[in-house]
Formats: sequence, C-alpha cells, structure tokens
Amino acid sequence: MAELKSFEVKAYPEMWKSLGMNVERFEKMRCVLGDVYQKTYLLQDNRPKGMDYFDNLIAEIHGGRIAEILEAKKKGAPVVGTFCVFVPEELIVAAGGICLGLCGGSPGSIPDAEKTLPRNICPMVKSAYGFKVGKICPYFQSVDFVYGETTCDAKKKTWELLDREVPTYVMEIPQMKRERDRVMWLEEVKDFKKKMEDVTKKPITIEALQRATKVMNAKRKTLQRLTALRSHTPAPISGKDGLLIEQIAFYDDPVRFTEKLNALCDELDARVKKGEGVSKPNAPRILVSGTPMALPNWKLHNIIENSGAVVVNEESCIGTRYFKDLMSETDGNMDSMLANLTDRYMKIDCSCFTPNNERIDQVIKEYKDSKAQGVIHYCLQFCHTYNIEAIRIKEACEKNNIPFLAIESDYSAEDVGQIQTRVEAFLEQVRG
Ligand code: BJ8
Repeated sequence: MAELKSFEVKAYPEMWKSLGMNVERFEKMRCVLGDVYQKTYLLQDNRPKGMDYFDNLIAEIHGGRIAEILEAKKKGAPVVGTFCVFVPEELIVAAGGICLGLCGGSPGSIPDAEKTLPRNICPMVKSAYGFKVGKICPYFQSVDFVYGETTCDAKKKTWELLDREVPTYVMEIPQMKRERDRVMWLEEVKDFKKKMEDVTKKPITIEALQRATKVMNAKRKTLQRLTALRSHTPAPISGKDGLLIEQIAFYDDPVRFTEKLNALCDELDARVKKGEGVSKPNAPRILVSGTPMALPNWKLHNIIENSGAVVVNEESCIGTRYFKDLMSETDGNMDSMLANLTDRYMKIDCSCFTPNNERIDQVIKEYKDSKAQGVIHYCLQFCHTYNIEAIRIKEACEKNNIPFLAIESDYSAEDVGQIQTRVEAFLEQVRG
C-alpha cells in the first residue's frame, strides 16, 4: 500500500460567506471530504502521475474552480446547474455559459433535505436538494438557474420545491422513442436554446454552436479514449480513478479537462505498451452498470477494489452514457444542427424510457469491449426504473454466461459490511 500523502480540501471562508453559505456547517463537510478522499484515493499503489491534476481539482473543489466560475460570471457568462445528461451542454457552451452538473452524492446533506422531503426517495435527489436548502454547496450558490428534467418522479416533483430556492426550469423528456416523441423533444431543445438566448440577450449563432460541438465532442472522445485504455490487462488505472475523472468531467472547464485527460491517456498508453498496471494481472475485472454515482459517491468502487478486483467500466451517466455518443459535426443550418443535437441526445439509454432494449444490448457490448469478467448492477435505493430494469440486465447476463450481482444501496455506511460480503462471494464466483 502506498504511503499516506498529506491532503486537504482548501478552505475559502470569505468566498463562501459572499455566496451566502452556511460557513460553519460547510467547514465540517470540507474536512470530512478531505479525510475520505485521502483514505480512498491516496493510499492506492502505482497511481499514474497524471492524476496529480485531478487530485488538485479536488483540493480546489470549493475554491479555485469556484473563483474561476465567479470570474466568468462577472464577465457575463451564465452559469447553469443541471442534474441529468439530457440537458444539451452544447447550447450552454455555445451561449458562452458554464454547465455545472451539480453534486448529489453525499450523505452529509440528506438530513437537510429530510426536513422537507420524504425519506423514502432516491438519495441522489435528497442529497442535491439538501445541498441547496442547507446552503452547503458553493456550486449551487453560484448558479444563475437550474435546468431540471422530467426523467423520474422524485426529480420532477422536487423541482417544484427547488424553484422556491433557486430559479428552476424543467425540460420535458419523452419516455418513449417514437417519431412523435422525437418531434416533441426537438421543441424542448428549441425552448432551451431560447432560454439561453434570453438570458444572454444574444442569439446563439451557427458558428458558436459548431465551436461548442467541437469542444464537447473532443471531451467525449477523450473520455472514450480513457475507457478504451481501461480495457487492457493489467488495467493501467484503477476504477476509482476512472470514476473520479468521470465525476470531475461535470464541473471542470471542458477545454482544460480534455487537454489534461489526454496527457493522462498518453501516460496510460505508455503503461499499456510496457504491460504495467495498477492491479494484479489475475485481478477480476468488473463492469459496474446502473444509476449514476455523483461526487463524492465512491462507496461501491471502494468495496470492489479493496476486495482485490478492478473496475474497468461504468455503464452509467457518470460513465459511458455521458460520452459514448458524439454529435454530428456536419455543417448545416440551425434547424439541421438542432435536429442533430436532438438525435444525439435521443440515443441516451436511460431507464426512464420504455422499452429500453438499447441499454440491455449496450451493457453486453461494453462488457465485451472492456474485457470484463462480471457485471455488478448498482441501483440507488428507491430508483424504481433502474431497479426493475436490472431484471432484464440479469437475464441478458445469464443468457451470455456473464456472472451478475445486483446491489441496491444508499450513501450511508450501514450496509458496507453486508455489501463487502456479497461482493467477495461474487468475486469468488468470477475467479471460478
Ligand atoms: S439520463 S440516469 S442522469 S435521469 S434521480 S432516475 S437514480 S430515482 S439519475 Fe439520471 Fe438523466 Fe437518466 Fe442519466 Fe433514479 Fe434517482 Fe431518479 Fe436518477
């Protein structure tokens, strides 16, 4: 095990105060995050040097990046908070704005939410709502507005309450993929473009949308490159680090992120050529599929990798569902570009769709591409669509002789021991 390096998430109390935060509460959360990060990440052996950049982003998560965002805001950049990969980031970037995928992966904000929300709903929704009502997230305090969506019941009803705290607009997401659903969704995409234009008081030009498309495609291609590198044995990077990078993709500057991730991929490429990795060559290779793991939810990956396996892919929105599809860069007029944008986003295979056969096929495809040896399906408690869809994923795995395990959990530490036991038994089955 690597020697424990000192690590601290930096404090910016003056900046937090200026954002109207509950500084005292937040200070405690900052210390907890630093401690958890240090133990989860910095004890890993043989981490690539390129992870220094991402470590530093976590150290500066509540300061450096926030300062950049506030600076851009001063210059007129709209800052939009989102909770779903369906909200077209290209239009935010084309409007000169900043898209922030807001966090909802911490147990620390749940008690704040449970003062209002029912306890028996998804922890991600509660965690996110708690961050806002508890005034304990500098990102939430920095956004001009939130763009929510109607993917699931917990989210769409929470937006009504969230709107009392921060302007919250809602995009209707179809639940089927028929032509009439696509037509409806194209209208929603147009409304979103208009919203961004109303905010900036400037039209989004074709050139700006083309530039934004290139930025987003470049970022997605680099994330695809990372995924491809993880398919090698031994894995050149841990699953925990892979997940961290996918989480950071939602709040870092997209151009800088792409450049730094490409540099890391060059390093991983060299490792692959030398046959070097972070895990033993015989470590079981696991694909994790299911609901997103928002920052700082590292619970399952930590359990799997502490049990001697390596996670080689996340079939999730904080994972391949975010970056597997590119948008066509073919020049055209605004109408055809918006149609292309709609088509790109309609490929997202979220379990809110019915039927959702594409996802079942995608899990098997990613299992093969990543050279995994087992699938662990991860479902956040009370997420009915993913929970029920796990039945079809299990059937597909059985048909293809793929070892399968379903885990349903929340953010508490209470079930860690029980999950650990189940994961260890599953890894024995994978080892054969
Ligand atoms: S496109 S997966 S990011 S909705 S919040 S549905 S876990 S009960 S996150 Fe998602 Fe968009 Fe789909 Fe992806 Fe379930 Fe919880 Fe709802 Fe959730």
